Amino acid sequence: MLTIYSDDHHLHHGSCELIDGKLMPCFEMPKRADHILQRVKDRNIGEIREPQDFGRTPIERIHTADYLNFFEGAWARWQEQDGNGDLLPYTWPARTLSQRLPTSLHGQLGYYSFDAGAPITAGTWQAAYSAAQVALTAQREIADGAHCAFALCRPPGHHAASDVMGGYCYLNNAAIAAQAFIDQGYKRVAILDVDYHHGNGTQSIFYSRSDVLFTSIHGDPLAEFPFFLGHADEHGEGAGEGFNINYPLPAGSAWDSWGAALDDACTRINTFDAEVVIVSLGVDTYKEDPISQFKLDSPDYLSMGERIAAMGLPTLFVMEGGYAVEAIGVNAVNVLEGFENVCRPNNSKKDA
Ligand code: SP5
Ligand code: ZN
Repeated sequence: MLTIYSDDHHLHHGSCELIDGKLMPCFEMPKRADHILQRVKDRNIGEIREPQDFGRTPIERIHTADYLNFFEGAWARWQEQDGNGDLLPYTWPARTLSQRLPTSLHGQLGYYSFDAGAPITAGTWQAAYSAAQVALTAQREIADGAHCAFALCRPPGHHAASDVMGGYCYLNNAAIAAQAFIDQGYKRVAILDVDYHHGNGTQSIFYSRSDVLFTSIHGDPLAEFPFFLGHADEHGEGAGEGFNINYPLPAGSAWDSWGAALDDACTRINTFDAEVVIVSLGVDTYKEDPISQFKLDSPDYLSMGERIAAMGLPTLFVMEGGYAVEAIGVNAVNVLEGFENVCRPNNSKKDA
């Protein structure tokens, strides 16, 4: 399987996030992608290639120009002020407040975010821009006929909505890739989000559309981040009614119940008659993950890849979360190897 990767992810390394009431060192760190890349090399699963640059146009199909302009310029504005260290939001337009865009940097940062988990650093824009290009390059590979590809994106994307960052996410790499398929003539694209956290950004982007089916298996938002989206009764709205499927699971869920949800999601994707599936690949479902509560073990990720491959569809894997850094490479690449065990069982991975 081809991997698309850019070293630009190193440009994003936040120092702190606000999590569970405390300011903590960022769980989302460069070492995550470094470990995955090393495992891709160690297992020799295929070529590793740099992204092409498709420019800003495909990103603007998902994110508003105002949001992108704000994000791209935020660090420079911060430096012109008293900017000292990472830029983190602290005030949000909650229910009782107006949704008017303020003029101040911190007001605008609150307007364009939903938590204090996504710090903006000097290189965050460039890292996020390159991650989107990684996803777009892998997308193009599949549109050109490849059966599968791995977009080793960092920072992740699935919590980012059209004009909102948060949850370590700035640009929604999976959504940008899904829209690229649609813009290239695909009629039915499925997204399978297996990250431990609900993909609230992706859901919101496609909620009223029938051309992109969103399915997600995640910690029940009544108890787990992002708290305010991801319930089982969110089915989509308008033309999108029936094209959003959530599988919230309780803390402690292991492969038996998680795999049953996956089976159901895969059946729904096949019924939808998807032409391609995009897997939002988070491996924070791992039993040792420091911020998550599921109990998947490393071999379960092989099973996950096998089950996904059994759908028989062209598949784009887009990296999302996973914070047990020492195991992240094994777990992420296990999904890819499980997939290839099914879709090309007679090919030695050494030939890839
Ligand atoms: C892409 C992605 O995986 N983003 C995740 C963002 C999660 N941010 C908040 C997590 C709250 C964790 N609470 C942990 C309780 C266990 N001590
Ligand atoms: Zn996650």
